[in-house]
Amino acid sequence: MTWTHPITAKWPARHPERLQLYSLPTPNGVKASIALEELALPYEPHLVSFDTNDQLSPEFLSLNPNNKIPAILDPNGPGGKPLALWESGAILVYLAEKTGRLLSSDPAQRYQTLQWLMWQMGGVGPMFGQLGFFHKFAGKDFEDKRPRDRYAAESKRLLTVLDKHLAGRDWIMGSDYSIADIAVFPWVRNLIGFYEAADLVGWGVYPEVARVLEAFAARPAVQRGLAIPPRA
Ligand SMILES: N[C@@H](CCC(=O)N[C@@H](CS)C(=O)NCC(=O)O)C(=O)O
Repeated sequence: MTWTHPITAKWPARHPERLQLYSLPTPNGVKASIALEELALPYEPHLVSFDTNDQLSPEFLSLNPNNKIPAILDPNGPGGKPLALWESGAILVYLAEKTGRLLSSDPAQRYQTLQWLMWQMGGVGPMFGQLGFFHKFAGKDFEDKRPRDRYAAESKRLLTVLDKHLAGRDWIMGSDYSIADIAVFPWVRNLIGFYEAADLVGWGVYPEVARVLEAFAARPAVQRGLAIPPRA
């Protein structure tokens, strides 16, 4: 092994030459695994279990002080040196630039891909996530439904923006599948699947989003990435 990192005390690298992924198949976690599968990069996945609060362990915090998955450690980062990285949006940009795929090299296309990626990171993720809390998890028992309704309204607005944009396009960036799709569609899938919020957001009125979600879910790399790392 040519590198060391405190995280390996809890998650030893069996293939230290490969990119190390620390994750769980949640809507943020699968962005990294789907991208890695799509790019066919050799990598070693490690399960960060929330059941045992692994994300709060000193070993995990040594790599990501923000205690959230996904995180990666690339032994062969820029300049051939190891690179530790967290925040799924940054990880997607890094993987795309490392391979020269999933992010256009045309400057205008590139900025617009990043625009949709930021839209997911700053809008879709936080809003859908809060809606999940108030609709499906602990917040569902709160008597005051105003927080839930606020996040439902914002989620509907975001879905409407996406639906209009996708009309006449195969993917968010048109004919090119990109990291913007990998960021957005796991969250849409989760909203109407695991969060069971289809009725709440009026799922039937977003036919373009439904069409592209179906195409996304049919991709073999997506199907593989959704189950990585396997939950023990
Ligand atoms: N902005 C972060 C959010 C990551 C995030 O919220 N991850 C969740 C799972 S989807 C997590 O690790 N939660 C663990 C915790 O909060 O303790 C990213 O996109 O990477």
